[in-house]
Amino acid sequence: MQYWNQTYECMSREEMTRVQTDRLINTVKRVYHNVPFYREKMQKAGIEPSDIRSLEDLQKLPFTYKQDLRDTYPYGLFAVPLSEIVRIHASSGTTGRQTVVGYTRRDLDTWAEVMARTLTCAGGDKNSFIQIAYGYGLFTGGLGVHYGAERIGASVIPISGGNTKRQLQIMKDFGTTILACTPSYALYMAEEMEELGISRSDLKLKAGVFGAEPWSNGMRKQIEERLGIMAIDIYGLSEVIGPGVASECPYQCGMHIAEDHFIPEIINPETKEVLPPGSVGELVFTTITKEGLPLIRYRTRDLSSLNYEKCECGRTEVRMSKVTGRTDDMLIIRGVNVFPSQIESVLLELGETAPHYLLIIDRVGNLDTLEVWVEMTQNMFSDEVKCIEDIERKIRKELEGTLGISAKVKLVEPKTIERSEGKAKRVIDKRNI
Ligand code: DLL
Repeated sequence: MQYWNQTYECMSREEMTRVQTDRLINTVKRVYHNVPFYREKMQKAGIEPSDIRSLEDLQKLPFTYKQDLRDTYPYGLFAVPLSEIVRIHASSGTTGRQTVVGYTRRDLDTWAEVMARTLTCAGGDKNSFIQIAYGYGLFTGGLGVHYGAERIGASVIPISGGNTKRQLQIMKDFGTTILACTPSYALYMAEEMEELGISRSDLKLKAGVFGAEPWSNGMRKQIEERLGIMAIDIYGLSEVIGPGVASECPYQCGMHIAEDHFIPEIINPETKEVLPPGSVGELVFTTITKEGLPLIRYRTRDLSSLNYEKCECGRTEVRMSKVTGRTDDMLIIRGVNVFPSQIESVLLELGETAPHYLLIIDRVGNLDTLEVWVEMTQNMFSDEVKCIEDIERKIRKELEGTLGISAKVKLVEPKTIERSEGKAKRVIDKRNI
């Protein structure tokens, strides 16, 4: 097994606890002295930095929310003078102001380090050709993967997102071995490849590092089969550092968190109580090495669970399960909680259709309606109407069983659902509430 930094990735729990405790204590002191926002919050909660002596004490600290970053826009939570900041990124989000994040030189070094671990998990090394089709710019995907890829000595192909035909030409001509992009874009590339008559054997592609949006294991299977690769799930968020927070290893059984930099907790989003390993809840991160923008108990809104058992790959770092959705992505349809990921799983497990779908939610009278548009495959498209109706019925039944509410299923012609080159948008909520 290849590791980038075996010392930390395979550290015993006792040692890791020691490392985390020291770094946590330092971080709390630093934010208390350097960031008025944290000082005031801690004072209000009656906590002094000296009250934080162990990892258990973390629970005494107040949470930080995305709204706090917005309220202090743009630089209010930075913990160093602006002259120390060497890079700024921002995430747009769907509502409200941008969230601005800043990195010191050491933060960029940490970021390259954790991304080097991620890429090593995917089998990357100095012989790899890594095509980075995440967007470059304020989004952390492009540059985040870029610095990690350079750190491991790979040959970096910084193509950014878009221009799919060119992506494929380059993948073939330059001998790309690792592709980095969103899973929805990887699927789109696979589709274009088939269209252009490029076969898997024309490519040297071995692995992909896909993330930045939720995706099911069904979608993973599709990508792996169609591109002939191992597809690794990678997780991160701009506020915490960007990509590199956690990554699957070749065993694909949860994402190892770079725990020497980020302490995870899982909480019940309503009661805010910390949940034991294995329970699904909201992921919360505390950064313990970041200088520019340290975050204490940052509420990610992402739903996951933690597993502290040792992984077969030899890494001891805690694993987070695939993100099944966000607390704020959750749709409430006729009072029932529905996650788009549940619908994706049903569609892909049935495997009767193409893996492209769109959810349309509306309100007719006082009743919410859910319409699921799914693309037919080219073969189905030439089938008789009766066959198509049979499949619609089958999907509807399966969805009702899983979600507990009825849905209208509409099979649409191939290639009618918009493809994405970045994060996919799969929900249109027309309700005015
Ligand atoms: O998406 C960072 C990133 C870039 C991660 C490239 C992986 C690869 P943001 O734009 O700030 O940062 O969005 C963060 O995206 O809170 C999750 O909701 C979602 N997300 C990121 N990775 C995954 C994943 C980047 N592997 C938000 N599975 C996070 C599910 C993910 N959701």
